[in-house]
Amino acid sequence: MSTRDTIPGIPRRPPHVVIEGVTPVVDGGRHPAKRTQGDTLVVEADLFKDGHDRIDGRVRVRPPEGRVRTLPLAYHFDPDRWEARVALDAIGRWSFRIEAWPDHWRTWRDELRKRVDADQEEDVAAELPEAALMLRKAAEAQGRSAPGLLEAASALEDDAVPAMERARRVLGPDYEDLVVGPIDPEELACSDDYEVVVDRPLARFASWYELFPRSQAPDGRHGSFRDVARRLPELAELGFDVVYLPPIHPIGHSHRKGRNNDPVCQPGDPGSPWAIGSEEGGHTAVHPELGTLEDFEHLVREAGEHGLEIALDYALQCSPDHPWVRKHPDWFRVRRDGSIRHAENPPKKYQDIVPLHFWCDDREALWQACVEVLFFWIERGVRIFRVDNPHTKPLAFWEWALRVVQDRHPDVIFFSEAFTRPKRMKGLAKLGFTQSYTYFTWKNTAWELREYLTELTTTEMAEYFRPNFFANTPDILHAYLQHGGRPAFRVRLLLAATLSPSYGIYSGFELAENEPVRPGSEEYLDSEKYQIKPRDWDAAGNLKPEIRLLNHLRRDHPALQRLTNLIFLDTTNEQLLGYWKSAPGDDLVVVANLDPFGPQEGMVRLPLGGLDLPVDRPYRVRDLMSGEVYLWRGEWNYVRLDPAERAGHLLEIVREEIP
Ligand code: Z3D
Repeated sequence: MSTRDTIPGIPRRPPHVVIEGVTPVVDGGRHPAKRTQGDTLVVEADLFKDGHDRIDGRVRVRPPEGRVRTLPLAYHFDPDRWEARVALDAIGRWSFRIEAWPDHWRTWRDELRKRVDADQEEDVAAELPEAALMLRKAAEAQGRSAPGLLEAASALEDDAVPAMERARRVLGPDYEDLVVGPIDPEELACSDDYEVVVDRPLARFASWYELFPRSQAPDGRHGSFRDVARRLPELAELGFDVVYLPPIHPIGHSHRKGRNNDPVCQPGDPGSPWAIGSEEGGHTAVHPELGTLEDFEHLVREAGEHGLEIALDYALQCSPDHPWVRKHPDWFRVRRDGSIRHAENPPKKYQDIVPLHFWCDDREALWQACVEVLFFWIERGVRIFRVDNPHTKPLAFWEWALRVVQDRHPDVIFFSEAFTRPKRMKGLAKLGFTQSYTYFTWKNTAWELREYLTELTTTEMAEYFRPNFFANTPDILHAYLQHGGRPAFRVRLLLAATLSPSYGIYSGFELAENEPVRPGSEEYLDSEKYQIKPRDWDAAGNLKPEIRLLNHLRRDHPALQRLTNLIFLDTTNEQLLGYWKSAPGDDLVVVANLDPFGPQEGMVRLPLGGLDLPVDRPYRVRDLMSGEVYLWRGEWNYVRLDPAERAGHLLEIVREEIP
């Protein structure tokens, strides 16, 4: 090969800094990470290059509104891992980008310092004009006149002053930050832009309570919004933040379900609230027996006065009597015989509803109508939607609809009820759901809980999937509760309320209702889904004292308001689950007895270093639920938990010295 031939592929650009391993990034940037307002976003990246040059970098942050902010990147322990901390002071969609460049100025000064220290006067004299040139280039790159830079350049070249003296001056602190940013714009390396969705704090930390409005009348008649309003003081006092209502719309008649999911109903049966729509209206109407739209708006306001928020169900399906079925038959898949196949979520059959055909020819009008339903309720003060079976509707619909709503109303929270396979569940969270139901109800042993929580808190999932640990739902009465009775309810409550910053119970939980419709089923006997179910909320043995205490402890303890601050503790008994939740100035240790049938004892190991506890002296721990104080010593301590007394310890370290 002759030297005249150009060998292709030789890069033209000057050496670039490599930017790698940027966090937080979800799926290479395809989806946003999630944070809440008030959080500090820690942006990190690996920055390195060949040679000995120093590197500098910054992060450019675009808030949802207002000017782009520039923050310097710095490294701490690892010289190749850089970070910046961004105060997330607004809700909405943020983005950030990493920029890095070779820091020629500081590199040059470092070398100069070595030469000065070694007294290499000749070299020093030869180097000064190089620096002057660099400063002039930098001034040029900045576009405008940069008098500081130009003056400094002239001073460097001033032969009247001895070279060593000039060098010492340029090594002084005034010159350290003379050049900011890349000298040559060509040397600027940029990452992609990555998004972060910042939600309001309630998206992260809230205690939820689910109730059926129609069951709230004290005397067994059909309850109304007014009856719900009467329960608000109690729910507020119990420390709940969100009251979630199953659908409040008119219930259809065709194929209405009877008690205990009977495909045939009896006269007087109220039907399932998820069978939305009748001649009285569809998704923007209110079931007449609950009251009027004004009554509902009144309820929303009254809830607000009690510090509670109302969450509505968003179930995109129709009873065959829904007005859409008549007006828009083309929004459904009509069979050749004119009928529409009922909806299902295998193996569950929903004979009383028909699914929408999201890919019908008129899909633009259909999707539009679906989103208008959300705007309708948003206008009436609703900001939280629990979304029914989202995995049975197109992912593309959710990506579009959630974006459309949140672009206008970034304070809206969407809670995904996707009980489906893990990847689909995660996929919905990535596409925009603010929080998600989980497999928590089915994780009852210590290893299941450790494995699941480790996934939720330590993998990429923590960036985009916010669990909401419901301890029961109208669809899920787990065998653990059926067989374990009140002690099982207690421990599940303790776990839900302390493992996840968002948790909830469906009413009846406080009464430890646990009769299944038949053995082996997770459905309740005489389920409220198909009938009105009045209760005495103060019945003997109710769990309200524990619920109240836990909800208030959650409010008082920042350690219980975060998800990823969880560390499991070793125990010598697999029935004892131990974990440590930490926040600045707030360390809590939970030891729960997972055996609802009898006492369990064993040792639990505390990380003395992490908890800042003495190795050689005893210390005290206080149970925040019982008030009892225990004297402990060293790493391993003895615990005995009797379900007749309590589900577990929720311990705070007593920081005062023992007298
Ligand atoms: C669940 C809903 C209820 C009943 C069914 C009934 C259906 C329609 C389901 C469908 C989605 C979600 C709800 N998982 O309760 O099912 O259980 O028997 O056919 O009325 O409503 O919306 O939690």
